Amino acid sequence: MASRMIRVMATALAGLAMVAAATGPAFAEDGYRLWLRQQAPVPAPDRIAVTAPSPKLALARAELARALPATVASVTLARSDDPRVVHLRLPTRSLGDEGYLVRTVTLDGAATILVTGHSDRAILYGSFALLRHLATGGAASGIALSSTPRVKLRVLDHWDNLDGSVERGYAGASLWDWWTLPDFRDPRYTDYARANASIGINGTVLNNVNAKADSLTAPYIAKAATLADVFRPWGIKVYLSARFSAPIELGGLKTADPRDPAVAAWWRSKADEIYRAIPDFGGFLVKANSEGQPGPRDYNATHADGANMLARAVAPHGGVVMWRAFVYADTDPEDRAKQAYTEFRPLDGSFDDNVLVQVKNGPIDFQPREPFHPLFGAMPKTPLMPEFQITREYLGFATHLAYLGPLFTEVLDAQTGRRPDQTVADVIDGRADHHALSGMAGVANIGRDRDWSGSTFNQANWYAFGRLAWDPGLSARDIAREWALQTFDARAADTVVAMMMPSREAVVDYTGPLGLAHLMGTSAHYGPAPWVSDLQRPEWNPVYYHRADRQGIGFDRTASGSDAIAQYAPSLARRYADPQTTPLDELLWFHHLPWTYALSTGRTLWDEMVHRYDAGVAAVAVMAREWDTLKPVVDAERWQKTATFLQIQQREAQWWRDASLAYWMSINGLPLPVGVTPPAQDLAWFQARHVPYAPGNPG
Ligand code: BDP
Repeated sequence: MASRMIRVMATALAGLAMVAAATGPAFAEDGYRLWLRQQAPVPAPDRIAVTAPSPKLALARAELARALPATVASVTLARSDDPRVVHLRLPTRSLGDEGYLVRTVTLDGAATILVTGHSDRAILYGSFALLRHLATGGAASGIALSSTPRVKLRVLDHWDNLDGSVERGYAGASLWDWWTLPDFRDPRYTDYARANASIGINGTVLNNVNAKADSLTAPYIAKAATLADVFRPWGIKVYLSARFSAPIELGGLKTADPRDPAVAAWWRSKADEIYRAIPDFGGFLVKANSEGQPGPRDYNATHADGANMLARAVAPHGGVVMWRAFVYADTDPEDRAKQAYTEFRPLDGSFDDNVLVQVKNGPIDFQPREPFHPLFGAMPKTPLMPEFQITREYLGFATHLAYLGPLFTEVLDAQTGRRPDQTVADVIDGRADHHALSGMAGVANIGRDRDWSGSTFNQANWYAFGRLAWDPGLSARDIAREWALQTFDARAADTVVAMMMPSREAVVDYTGPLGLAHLMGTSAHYGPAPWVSDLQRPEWNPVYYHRADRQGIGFDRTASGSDAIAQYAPSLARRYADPQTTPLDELLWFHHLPWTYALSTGRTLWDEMVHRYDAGVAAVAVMAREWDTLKPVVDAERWQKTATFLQIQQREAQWWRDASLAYWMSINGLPLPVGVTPPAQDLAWFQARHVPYAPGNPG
């Protein structure tokens, strides 16, 4: 009987195996492996020598064993204080805690690739750098790599809620399963940490900036502690978003006034409790007095009062506070673009040493294009931590293809004008002003989707953020190439890079060219709605931003308007004061101009706008054609999903273009330039179109 059962099962299994062989396994190549796809034909741990074993070096060794090509005969992992390494007199002095050096050397008479640094974490980073080098076409001989991160805190901000939803998340539910934590350690937590470590990310804020106080209760601290345990060997610290009013909600106090000693004592004891569970807890991220969140301004205290009070609670444990400058108030009639600077600049010099002020890349809110935030360079006594949005709330979610490398580098490379040749990257690495702290934050685009980020190309934005946080001087194109070579077959790389590089500009063109911003649908922030004018708060309405009327369009931020330009260094302010010297890409951000205004392109403003909308749509068609050519060299599942997403993008780029043009024409009464295709529908049709149940929408 038993043997019959076994025979039946064996036959069934053989059948299954045949089906699998014929069709390929269901999840052959679904993007789960991200950019870490290299696999050694035969894993060979014996090719990797570890001189002083430790948990981190065991991980480094496993990574190398898993992916080291056969061309590499020997790798040695050893700390810089290992006598044999000391003997080599390598230039390790300035590597810092996390920098690595990877060299082909001779040890004990034999050639080996030495991966070294002052810490095991550095060696882990060096191991990933070696694999990256080899996977992107680097030679296996004569290796000489060395790098030290320019930025200390390289942090992902998860806007993940305790109910498993993710605010502005487009890749499925939250990765953190709070319900089964702290007991169940989902293997994905390890895979997440590993992916982050491979690009140098060393911190993660687990919960949404729109925080619930519950995250600070004992059960949730225990859950966070489990995640911290999983992440620790990968060099990743856990941080929490703190709700400023938690002393009232959890502590039963009557106030959360930061100057009240009982409030400060509550936070101190809360910090002590967290550090007992998570000894290397990173600290707090705080969104205060912004979009309805509580904060020190509720008590007429300043943001510095609030930040410092929390900073003093975590300081004895080595923690930091990342205090967001993303503030604007409905009660303030001031141009929204000016409010953060107005509020924070006077506070320069009044923050404690363990506070970083976290500043969005632009003065409004993660728009497809914004000039850099005027606070960069204007608060030299304060470490400023730029905040980028990797999840693309305003750039087509996960469905549209938009590589953000060029957006990130455009900001990082921008000259502040405050000091000769000073860029935003120079400000944020903190060296010029001798800050002990520096940081860069990215709002994560990670969820439970098999491919983590909702699409294969979206993984590139996570990757690019990590690489730039490590070295804000890298080029977006080099990063794209690196990513492409690790993510696809090498034969696809040139085309993939060619698709990626103009992709963000295409989104700018079909959603809001020439410096326009904030034209999207209400709440979900998806699709065009430049006509919206009936929302309660003025700065919620797209019409607040574009100010289009019969004569012209754009927001006058010169001295005749809001004078936001005065928040920039004088040399930049002068440049922005004149539409002739303002970069075309930022023109309508700073100026209100007649539709007939003549541009350097030889077109009128209106004609240029139309031209750019069309260019954006056309660029998507080009990407789709390029992707088609890759069908033979990309695995079926990833190819098909991307091809389908490009079709969606094509349709929606057209929607943006048509709806926007229909609206602008209803305002300016101008005809379309000769030969331009009119919108497919009339304005009313577009205005009636709604997108219910869009993902990531908290409302
Ligand atoms: C806005 C998002 C909102 C966030 C806010 C923030 O729409 O969901 O809470 O940014 O950064 O862009 O706090």
